[in-house]
Amino acid sequence: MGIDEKYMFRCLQLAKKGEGYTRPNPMVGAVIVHNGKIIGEGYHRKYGEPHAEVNAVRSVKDPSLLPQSTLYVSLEPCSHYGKTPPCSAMIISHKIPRVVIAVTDPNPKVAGNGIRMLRENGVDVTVGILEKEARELNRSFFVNQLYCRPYIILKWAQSKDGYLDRHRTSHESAPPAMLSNTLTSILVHRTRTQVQGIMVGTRTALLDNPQLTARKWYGSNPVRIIIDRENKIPADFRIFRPDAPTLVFTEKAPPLSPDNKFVKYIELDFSKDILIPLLKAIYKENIYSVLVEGGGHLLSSFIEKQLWDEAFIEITDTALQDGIKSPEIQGQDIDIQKYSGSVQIHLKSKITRNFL
Ligand code: AOF
Ligand code: ZN
Repeated sequence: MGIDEKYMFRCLQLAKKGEGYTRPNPMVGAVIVHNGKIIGEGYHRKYGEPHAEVNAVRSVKDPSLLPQSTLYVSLEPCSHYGKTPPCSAMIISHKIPRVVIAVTDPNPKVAGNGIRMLRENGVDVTVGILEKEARELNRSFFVNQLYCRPYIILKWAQSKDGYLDRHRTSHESAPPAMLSNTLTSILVHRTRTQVQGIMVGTRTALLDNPQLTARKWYGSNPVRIIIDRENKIPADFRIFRPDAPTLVFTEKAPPLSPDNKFVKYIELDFSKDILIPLLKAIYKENIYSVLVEGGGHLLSSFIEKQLWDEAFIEITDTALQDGIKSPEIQGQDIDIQKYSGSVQIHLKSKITRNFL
């Protein structure tokens, strides 16, 4: 590992400290080096708060060293006024002579403008140090900015003989087959806190009467997203409880009582394929990541259209012999873990699909 890589690695470590707090902004870390010694560090701590570079500069005890220092940052310094002023201008005003960047910012408001601004003002800029790693860290942010769609994570549990569930006609006739164990269901709840939306199809909502909250982990509940073309889901079902907001996609929105603050209906044209209009509408609601938890039909339609970015598949040691077949999926392995009898496969899509 070269010197630049060593300091950039530190930037990525710092960036990760913001995990869970910066969304929909990226996680970014910055380090300031003078004569081979780190004199300042910072990261983007929270959405709306100062950027990594600002925190790094503020942490330097002797600012007179800045005109002889190098600033390392894991994302191109911004050039626009968002919730905070442009970092590139701040770097120029402190007369920092060299900036090392991992990756350019995909945000169209920045996209190379930060680098150009620095260079035009005489700053020596190096780009592309640990670029792959920096992209990977913010893969959800890159998908959002480049494709204007939510980052899509698929999740299901299947029996070892390849079934999602038994054949059932209603929740009353039989509860869903319990495939996940205590530990893996806690992990699912943790994943729920890491996304902004959680989605299921009509059949799953009707048959399982799920809550779709992250009650087994610490963090906020995602927005529940339900597809209910004919408004079949009864008003007393758990997804309508006020413990999280619920977004229902329907053909014709029913009248809502004026004091209802938690449920929102959005109409879609179901005579055509709804997947892309659905994702566009979700993105318009400022939901930048979605966990799709079933059922088989909905999961398969995301897989068929290659509209997914990651998948968590739990293969349990239960056998069901018959039932609803689990979806077929192919991707790149990220990793495989074993949790008390279950095998968890974490896949990444080989294709990142755009649908603009
Ligand atoms: C940086 N350093 O640490 C981060 C950057 O609304 P704002 O002002 O917070 O701007 C958000 C945008 O700024 C975000 O979409 C991305 O393009 C960039 N994030 N830039 O120079 C940082 N977090
Ligand atoms: Zn910035």
